[in-house]
Amino acid sequence: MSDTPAEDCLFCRIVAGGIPATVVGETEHSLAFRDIEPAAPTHVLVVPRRHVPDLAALAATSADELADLVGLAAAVADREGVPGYRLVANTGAAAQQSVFHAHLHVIGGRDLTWPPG
Ligand code: DGP
Repeated sequence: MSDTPAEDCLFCRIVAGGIPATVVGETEHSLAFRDIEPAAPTHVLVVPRRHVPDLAALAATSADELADLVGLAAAVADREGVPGYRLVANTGAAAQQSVFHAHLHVIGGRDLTWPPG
């Protein structure tokens, strides 16, 4: 899977505060902020503070950080008050991953169809 040096990584720069974002939650290990191109009324990105290229790499290196990430995503969805939500982890360019720093999309607030496109 492709990777980006941490110093060139967009989400590392958001975590470090160098690029502004609308932060909606945080923990010791993870940060949640609104997606700049929302695909639904609730569209939040939840990222590990540590740079890893995708969710599988996070799982392979730290079960604790993976659990923290999912827990923060669930807490954000709860606070948003959506009746249901989808967690999406695009993995690889062929699956439309465009930022190679692990992240979950928390998507909700509208009818979600299945299967996704
Ligand atoms: P993905 O395609 O799964 O790698 O998702 C990357 C998401 O990141 C995409 O939905 C748009 C979002 N995004 C890109 N640039 C920025 C930015 O500068 N700020 C924020 N908040 N989101 C961004």
